[in-house]
Amino acid sequence: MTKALLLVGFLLLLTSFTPVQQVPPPASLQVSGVVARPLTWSATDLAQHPHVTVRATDKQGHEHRYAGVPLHAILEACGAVTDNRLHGKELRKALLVTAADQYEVFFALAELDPTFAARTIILADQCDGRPLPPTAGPWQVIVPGERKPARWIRQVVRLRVVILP
Ligand SMILES: Nc1nc2c(c(=O)[nH]1)N[C@H]1C(S)=C(S)[C@@H](COP(=O)(O)O)O[C@H]1N2
Ligand SMILES: [Mo]
Repeated sequence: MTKALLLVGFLLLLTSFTPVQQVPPPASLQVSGVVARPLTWSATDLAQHPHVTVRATDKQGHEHRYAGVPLHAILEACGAVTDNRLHGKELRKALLVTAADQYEVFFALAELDPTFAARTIILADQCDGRPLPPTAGPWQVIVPGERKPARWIRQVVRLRVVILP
């Protein structure tokens, strides 16, 4: 009896050490909020969307080439702005970006619109021709020319268009 109990205990101990296979859920990007067409994009959807390359300097002061989809193109795809003409009351709209760790950053839509902004802010999936490292990817917002990288939000999972009251 004690032997049997010992065996059961031993087996339980053994299973507690069995490594659990970490299978990450397939990455997807939710685009929602005040939009005409909410979207859920897979990594493939995003990879197939036309990419642009921007040069930007990271926290360590190194310049890299980041490739990705302009946030403006995603806003167009979901219909964030009526007739795609950002003006008047639409200037109260903003994009709230959420990461896997719940870190969030905010952009006024005017910062993302090429008729206003001189720089192109992208949702990058590549750095110097390679996929982003898992700590940053699959998607990271890259803001060229910004003095601090605090809005270079890593592991983006959600984009929400909001209207300020
Ligand atoms: N998901 C996520 N992205 C983030 C942050 C964070 O806490 N979570 N911190 C930001 C801040 S404050 C900075 S300064 C940079 C730091 O970038 P690095 O540590 O990758 O160089 O990432 C930004 N992106
Ligand atoms: Mo920071």
